[in-house]
Amino acid sequence: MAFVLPELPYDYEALQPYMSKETLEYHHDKHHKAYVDNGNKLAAEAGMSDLPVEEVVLKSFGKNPGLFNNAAQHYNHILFWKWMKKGGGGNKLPAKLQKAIDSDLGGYDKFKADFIAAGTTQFGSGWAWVSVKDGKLEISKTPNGENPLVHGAKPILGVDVWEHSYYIDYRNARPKYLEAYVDSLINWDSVLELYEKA
Ligand code: MN3
Repeated sequence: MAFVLPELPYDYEALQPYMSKETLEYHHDKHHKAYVDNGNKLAAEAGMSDLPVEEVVLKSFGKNPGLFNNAAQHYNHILFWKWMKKGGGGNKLPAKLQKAIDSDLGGYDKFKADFIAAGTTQFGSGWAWVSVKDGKLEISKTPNGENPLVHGAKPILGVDVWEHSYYIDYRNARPKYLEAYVDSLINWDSVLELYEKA
């Protein structure tokens, strides 16, 4: 299956003032598009054009870094756009998700602090995650395009901490961007949907 750049599930202005139109134009139209285009080229060279993106990610990890980085970034960004919405964020979570966060991550406040700390302490480019592993939620961070799939976990929430994700709006203030993401952007319904499938 060739990789296809998905449309954003909202207008380019929808996430302002927390994420600008300019950031989304660069991030989606240029960065994500480049992962799709390079990923398709490298997947074809590796004879993996017919595989779903998850399989390309798992098969290329540790073996074909060029293909892995582009395929994993494609996978990560497909989810990332859905993890945000206008009027999102905050501590009003679907009950089922609240329960899991209470029992596995020590409650909402601790989840928020630990998730932001994971994103802040990821040195250089990468991602912070909440994923399900062995039936439990866990918070982690990964460098570059790496994601929980390659560690046997299913991501249900993530945040892109590459500079291209926040530099236009927050300059070097990564913690401020992460706080805005949690307080004002997360689409908890899409997190719940992934949790129920994990
Ligand atoms: Mn990105």
